[in-house]
Amino acid sequence: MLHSSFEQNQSPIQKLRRETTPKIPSILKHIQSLQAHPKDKMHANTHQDELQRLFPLTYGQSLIEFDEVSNLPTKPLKVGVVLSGGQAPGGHNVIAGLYDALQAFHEDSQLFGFLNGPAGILKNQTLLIEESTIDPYRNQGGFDLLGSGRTKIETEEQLRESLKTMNALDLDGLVVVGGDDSNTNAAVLAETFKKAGCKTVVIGVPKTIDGDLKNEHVEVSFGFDTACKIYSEMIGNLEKDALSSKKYYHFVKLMGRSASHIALECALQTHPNMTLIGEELAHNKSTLKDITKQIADMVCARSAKGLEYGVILIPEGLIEFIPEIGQLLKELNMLLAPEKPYQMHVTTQGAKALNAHLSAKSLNAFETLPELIKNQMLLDRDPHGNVQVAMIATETLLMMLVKKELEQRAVSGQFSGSFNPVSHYFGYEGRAGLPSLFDSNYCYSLGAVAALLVKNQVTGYMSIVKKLNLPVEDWQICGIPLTTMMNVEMRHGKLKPVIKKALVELDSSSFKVFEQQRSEWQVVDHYRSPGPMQFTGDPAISESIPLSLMETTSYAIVPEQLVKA
Ligand code: FBP
Repeated sequence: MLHSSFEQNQSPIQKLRRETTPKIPSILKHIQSLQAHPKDKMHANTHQDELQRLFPLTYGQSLIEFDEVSNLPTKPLKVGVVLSGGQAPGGHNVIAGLYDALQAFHEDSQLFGFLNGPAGILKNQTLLIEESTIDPYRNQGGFDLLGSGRTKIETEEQLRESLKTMNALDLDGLVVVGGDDSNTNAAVLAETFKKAGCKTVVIGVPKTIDGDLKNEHVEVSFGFDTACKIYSEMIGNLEKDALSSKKYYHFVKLMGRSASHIALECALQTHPNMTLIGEELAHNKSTLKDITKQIADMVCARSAKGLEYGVILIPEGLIEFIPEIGQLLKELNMLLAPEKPYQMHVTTQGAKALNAHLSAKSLNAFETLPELIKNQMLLDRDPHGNVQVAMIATETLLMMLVKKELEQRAVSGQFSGSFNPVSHYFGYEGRAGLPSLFDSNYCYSLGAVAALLVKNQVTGYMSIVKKLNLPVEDWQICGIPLTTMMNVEMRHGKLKPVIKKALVELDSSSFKVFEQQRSEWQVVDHYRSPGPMQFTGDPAISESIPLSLMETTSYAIVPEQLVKA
């Protein structure tokens, strides 16, 4: 049996979580009687005409809310679900919420999981999900029930293959669990299926630990809360270690792609000595030299007080925000786009050929980088055209530059302390952990709302659960057209409609709270250890939502925790 060893090897905590029923918003308690109620037509904030032209059948649709209606007719539904992109804790609960809702609608409904991400759609490889299949995975981390993948369904042929699979399985709906790029793909699939007269509707679910799939409709993507809680526990432990041994500077790179949401949330949770926020550095046009100086200044200031240790958080995408490096990466992205000659496995030798195509400024920036970083920058782009920032050792680069700077200061008598840096990368270990109570509940509801949208046969929508800082019972649900969240951006060197990535806003109250505290944290240790994630006990601790989410909704009361941070 495929899943028996997973069941047999479950730890007591996994078993306990598996047996726990997620909390749901009150409205979902009557899921069988909910009927879609279309409200106002919705439009994107920019590029309306282009989006209307690109999505003639699915642009400008209405907001969908739900009303309770008695004696709704029911029929069995056939639905497919795909997990797309990087893992995010809670994915299995999206499937559980979807499965349970479909069963509640009609016991003969069927749920097919596509294997290994969108590639499973192209190859029509599925797993029929039944009670016994999903049960061991309830409230569990990872995406291992189905697997995930980054294949992008984009070409005419891939769209045709997908259509063939939908028709072969006779699906009423396809639920795409993914980030901004995968949900952009979902919008394209919805338009394609509708144009072809295929009955399959497409619904997206907002997933990514990065927290960058966020807008006026999506308060937070699932997985962000758990990943930040896991990283914050580890950062808190490092702080304690630093405070105990008093001899190491921990340079911690945090996963999260371009946006610094994870770094900001972890900073609010743990109060490290320094946290670099990529968006702020870009705003200030800080160069690599400026950042090196900033860190070296802190090391000197702490050393003058006898503190030869510290913890520094570095967002994974920092490198893209440094003006000279950002420009270099932009130029490299264009040159390394799939249709360009340098795409395959470029090495620094191959880069000699690239040199002729870089601007003088970018070439200069490239030449000043250590070989290690140069090679990492030339790695293949991901299928969505993104540079693989997870593969660039920014933490090592900064450590090397700060060390050099301090050596120079030592020669001129400006620094006489010691500097022992240790590098860390907290990434994959946060993506597949047991989902927090928040993510477990949130994901289960997202799955149920996706099922409702399929049942109501609307297409090109995202499943939305909102008012997340209220008790779960008071959470609200709706469907928002995916095209509403889009704009038109340069990708792979071409203009494409995409869902906009949300970056850290420097006027947000979470950033402001951090800004007020951070200079104090540099020279006086205010370390905070959130400890391991809790699943029972004081709900104020165990069910808390991300600190940076507390201010994102207009009705939020800034909680004591955030004020204290
Ligand atoms: P998604 O955008 O697909 O959710 O992925 C998130 C992420 O974990 C990023 O934080 C990270 O940069 C990237 O995936 C790593 O990709 P890979 O899993 O291909 O190494």
